[in-house]
Amino acid sequence: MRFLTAGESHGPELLAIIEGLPAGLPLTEEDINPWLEKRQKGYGRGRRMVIEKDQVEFRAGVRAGRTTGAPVALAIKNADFRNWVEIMDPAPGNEPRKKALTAARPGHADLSGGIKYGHKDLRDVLERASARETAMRVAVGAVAMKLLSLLGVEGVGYVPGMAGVWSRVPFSWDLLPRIEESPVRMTDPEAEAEVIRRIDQAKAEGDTLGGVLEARFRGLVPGLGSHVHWDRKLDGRLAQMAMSIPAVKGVEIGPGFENAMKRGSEVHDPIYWSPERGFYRQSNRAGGLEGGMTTGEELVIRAALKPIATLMKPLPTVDVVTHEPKDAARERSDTTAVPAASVILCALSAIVLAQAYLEKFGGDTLEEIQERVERYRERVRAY
Ligand code: EPS
Repeated sequence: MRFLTAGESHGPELLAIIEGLPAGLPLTEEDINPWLEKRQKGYGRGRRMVIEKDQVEFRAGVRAGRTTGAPVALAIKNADFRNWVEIMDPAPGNEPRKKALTAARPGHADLSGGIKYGHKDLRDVLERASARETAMRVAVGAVAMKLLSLLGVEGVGYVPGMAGVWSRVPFSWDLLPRIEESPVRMTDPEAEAEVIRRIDQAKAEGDTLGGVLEARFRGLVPGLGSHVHWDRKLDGRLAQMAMSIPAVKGVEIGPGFENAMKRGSEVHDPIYWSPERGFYRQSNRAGGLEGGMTTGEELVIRAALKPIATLMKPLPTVDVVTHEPKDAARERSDTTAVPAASVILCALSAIVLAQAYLEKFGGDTLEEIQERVERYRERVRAY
């Protein structure tokens, strides 16, 4: 399964083509729209999220509520486009355009993208570098989640810590309703209250905030991915996907960084066997991956999201046209997007996991894949 996306933040719409999905996967807008809604939420977002109400439209590959095996084409309209028609017009002329951006924002793609592609209106960079693009990737992730759910896999994204505040309530699957209700997708109400206070404060001071995201999956079969070649290792593939989320600057599997400071005897998960359970562990400090393959335990991936680069109280920069010192451009933006990014991490990790399932069990129909997964589960139990 592979996919491509296209679309600018303030263009008419976001687009994707997904190729390699099996036929017979039940799929409706209702499988995707709740994910888009979750991605739009989160305390600390800006006014853009009031304008948008993201909804997917099927353009190809789905008929009568099922995939046909043909490429699936998706679209999400940008409601804000009506305010940007002239600025985004693909026809030549009318330059310099309104809202041309020349004061590159430190921490954004503006300057490197401008130098690389030769743009002096940095809007040609930011329109595609914008995290708006993740709306469509979450839609693709929702399709992957649908496939995974029919193979017995469940996933969630939440926020273990942000704005300098760590949750003191450890994750548990029973807390899913609490996470969905929380405006910052945290398990701990006290931490949540403090985070909200800090978001209000940062906003008032024209500043932004980052945090840590975590995605978890349960119900995975062991042996997804492979140890035999670098580009088949599942941890490497998950890390690449996580790093592709705008503003992600660090990734770990399980407590990867914490483990690095401990002794091996404190880190590795002893192996047990019983006739009822087969092989199992009593701990999961490996985060569900060993040797680039799933162990069958819960998969835990974490990512660090830096604070958003658009500051209302801007940092110093230089104008790319005049070369004069200037304050960095102030675009309407979010104070923080950490809660949304945890949804994105889950959806994008689901894409990698769905790809791994299709590689191992791939068939032309969902039914074939389900049969193969079931047979493999039997073989694993008997191993
Ligand atoms: C973004 C800036 C803001 C965010 C946007 C990402 O958009 P605007 O410039 O239109 O106010 O709201 O995020 C989304 C639109 C989204 O759907 O997540 C940026 O510069 O990356």
